[in-house]
Amino acid sequence: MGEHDRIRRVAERLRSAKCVAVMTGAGVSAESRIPTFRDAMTGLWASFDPQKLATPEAFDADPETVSRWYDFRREKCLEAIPNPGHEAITTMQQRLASQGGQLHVLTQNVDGLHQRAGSTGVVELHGSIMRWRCTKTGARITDLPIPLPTYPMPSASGGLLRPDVVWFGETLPEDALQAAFDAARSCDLFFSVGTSSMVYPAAGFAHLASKHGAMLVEVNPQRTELSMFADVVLTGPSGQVLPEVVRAAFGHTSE
Ligand code: BV8
Repeated sequence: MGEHDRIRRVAERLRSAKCVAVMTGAGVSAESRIPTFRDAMTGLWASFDPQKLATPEAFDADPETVSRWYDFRREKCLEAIPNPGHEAITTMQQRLASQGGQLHVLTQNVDGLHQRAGSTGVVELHGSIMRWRCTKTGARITDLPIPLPTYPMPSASGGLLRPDVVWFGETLPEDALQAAFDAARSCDLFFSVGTSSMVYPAAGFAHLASKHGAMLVEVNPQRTELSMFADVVLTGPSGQVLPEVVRAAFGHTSE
């Protein structure tokens, strides 16, 4: 089956779907010029391994470096703009809602681009880099200066401010986990977009959806850990593939 036929098969399922779940990873923001975890981190951070920096131990050992890394990424995210892949997901959500369906965006990304593209009810499985919280009280703060004036940032209560993201070894927010479980169990179509599907429990939701009878579609220029389990693999950048799926399903989005 050619790529065109694969797109058409997914579009048919999307058009008649009652419930769709879209799991995204760093790849969906790659065309917004935000480096993925697998790409070498640019410049200053090329020598740092995200899996070593994105941990509570790293923050405890060197809160200055970790705060500086996250603030550098926060600025990149604020400079970035949603790309046609984010916009296509928002269009899908709006078209499904207009025919009584639902689309749940489950993202591993912390960049806030789905929300800026107009998607609603976005489940941030790994928190948000736009929100920081006090290590002492847990109080969350979003209106932070850009860039932060000092690293690490002291909190008002005598603690430190840390990014309100989920680090390796930390548990995911209960409400986000529950929302993702519910979406994976009830959807009839599950997209896995721009993720290497290596990190759990996020990577497990695609398998859960498939087990519950959903069509599993992967959108990625490369093969991943998930590819062999997918019903359809659409090979290419999400900024090109997803708008094609939307056009095939609903006609030109300007209609
Ligand atoms: C947990 C937020 C329970 C922070 C992230 C030992 C101790 C404790 C836990 C573990 C352990 N061993 C294993 C674990 C579990 C661990 C895990 O899964 N580790 C992996 C490495 C094996 N998970 C956890 O720790 C999780 N918590 O399990 O809690 C617990 C608690 C205590 C003890 C035991 C268990 C928490 C994980 C969350 C970590 N936080 N992010 C931050 O952003 O800094 S993870 C981060 O990396 C992302 O959020 C994402 O989830 C993950 C992988 O990144 P991807 O998004 O997939 O991006 P990647 O670069 O990998 O791939 C990009 C893809 O895009 C590629 O496939 C590429 O081909 C594609 N692409 C490129 N361009 C495009 C494209 N696709 C489309 N279009 C394009 N244009």
